[in-house]
Amino acid sequence: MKKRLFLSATMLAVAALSSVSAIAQTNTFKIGLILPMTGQQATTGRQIEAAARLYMAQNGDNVAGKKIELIVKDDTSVPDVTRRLAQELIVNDKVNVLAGFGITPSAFATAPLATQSKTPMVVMAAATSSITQASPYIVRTSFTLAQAAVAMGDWAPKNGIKKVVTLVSDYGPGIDAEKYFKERLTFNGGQVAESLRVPLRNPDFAPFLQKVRDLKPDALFVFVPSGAGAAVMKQFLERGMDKAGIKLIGTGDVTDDDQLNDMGDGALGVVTSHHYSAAHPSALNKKFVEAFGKANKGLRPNFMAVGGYDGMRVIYEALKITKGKGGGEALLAAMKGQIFESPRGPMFIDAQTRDVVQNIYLRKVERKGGQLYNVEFDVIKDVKDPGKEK
Ligand code: VNL
Repeated sequence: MKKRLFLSATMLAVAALSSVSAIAQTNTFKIGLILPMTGQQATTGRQIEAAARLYMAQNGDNVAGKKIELIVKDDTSVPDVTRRLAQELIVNDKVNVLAGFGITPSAFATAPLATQSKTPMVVMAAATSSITQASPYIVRTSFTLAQAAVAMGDWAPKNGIKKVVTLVSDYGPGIDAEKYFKERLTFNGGQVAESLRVPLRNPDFAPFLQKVRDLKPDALFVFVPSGAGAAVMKQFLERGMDKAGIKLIGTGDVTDDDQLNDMGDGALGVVTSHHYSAAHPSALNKKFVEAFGKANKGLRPNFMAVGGYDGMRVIYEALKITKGKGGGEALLAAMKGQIFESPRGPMFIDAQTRDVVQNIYLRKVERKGGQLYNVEFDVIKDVKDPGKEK
């Protein structure tokens, strides 16, 4: 008798507890943010986390009756770790949305889990065109290398650059950058003399740069992921490539705002194409850059930060549109077609491809107020990912 009473009391307590957690669960909206916080891509994680926290500080953590909970996990940019963390976030934490993804292999490793669990997956960094085709639950707020590279393939030959050597990191985004730049340059009457690929992990640029010097092109076109640009710039200058008359061009990853200011005067005049510059002259961007710096000891936001900030916007708005009700499918539907002003300029999420459509700017490194910036001087409006047309 006594034992039964005890048992049922325990059961009641357990039932009460689980209903409490059920309530807590339904009143919380969990975002699992997986980023490289350590290792070679750590600056990408730091920038995106800071931007996500800034967005939350500015917009509150109460949306459509839900308390937003941000769970940040460090995948050290190892795809197997990304997949394991995503699995844990889905199964144990029951996250409503997955987000982040610093490099392409991490996004690909997670895509099947998003599909199986019907969890929207907001890609805030990784930029290979085909990522959005890996799962119908993927929405992207970063950019694609095809978007950026095509603009450079148009600009260069019109500005006296005919013979080019390309140098890219040997994985998805690098191969896209190489392909789309070459295609457009050739179409415009230019020529790629040689295509060089360097390993993603611990690259040594020296032997490649020596080769470029010997080939004497008008310009070297570079794609390396965020965080690696300063090393390329340093070795390019140390080898006197600029003095040998070889220009450095590329997508804006190489003159990354996270590192640009420490690259020195040798970076002056470098022209790149990209979707975001911290110097973008809009009122919204000025506010963003100032607030970001204030919250992060003067850190300048780079293109990764803006991908994270806008990704949070897309998630918040989807939650508002669905009024806090509905699961992954409803959230995903509410993410498609969102159109808004970002610190980068106008952007929207193409409802068909779930990819970002945005302006691509041509920019030149200049000194402004004592600091190095990518100063925009031309724009190609509303660029869809060219990688989807094939
Ligand atoms: C990727 C593309 C990563 C561009 C990057 O930095 C970048 C990627 C970490 O898709 O892996 O600048």
